[in-house]
Amino acid sequence: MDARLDRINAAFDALDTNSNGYLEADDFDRLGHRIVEALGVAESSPKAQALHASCRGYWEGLVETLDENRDGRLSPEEYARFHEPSEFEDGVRPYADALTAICDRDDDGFVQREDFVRGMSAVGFPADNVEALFKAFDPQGTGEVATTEWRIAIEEYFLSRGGHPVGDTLV
Ligand SMILES: [Ca+2]
Ligand SMILES: [Ca+2]
Ligand SMILES: [Ca+2]
Repeated sequence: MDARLDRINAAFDALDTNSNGYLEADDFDRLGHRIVEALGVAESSPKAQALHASCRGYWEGLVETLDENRDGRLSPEEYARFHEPSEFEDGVRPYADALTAICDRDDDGFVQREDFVRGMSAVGFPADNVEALFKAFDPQGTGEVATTEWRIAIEEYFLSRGGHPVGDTLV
């Protein structure tokens, strides 16, 4: 199995929040709720609403592009079939934006270690990998990471592009 396929499978597993082997609309609703709950943010807050909308948009972009047999859900094979992710990049970006925004509580452009770990764990990454990733982003040990850097890394990860610390650290 090549590294790219490993990344695609890892991204699938992270998005399949009820681990039933298919991506469905419910998985993305659950994902949003899990992140909001982990951060302790009110569901009614603008950031939580933006996150939920982005999760829905992300799902809609995926299913529209990749659901070959039109059964309303994505199998691992359907999900892995994409090779030119540009068609649904539009869905990944708002999701990455909303995720990093909700973790940057004071909107100063940086996310504290604790919130980074909460957010990434809620997204579905193992705690050890999340710690390693934080260190990769924060080699000086400042205790925070820039939201822009993290946002780009999230995009790259879910677009399953190689050569980025996220892909290399999380898989
Ligand atoms: Ca599922
Ligand atoms: Ca399908
Ligand atoms: Ca902040």
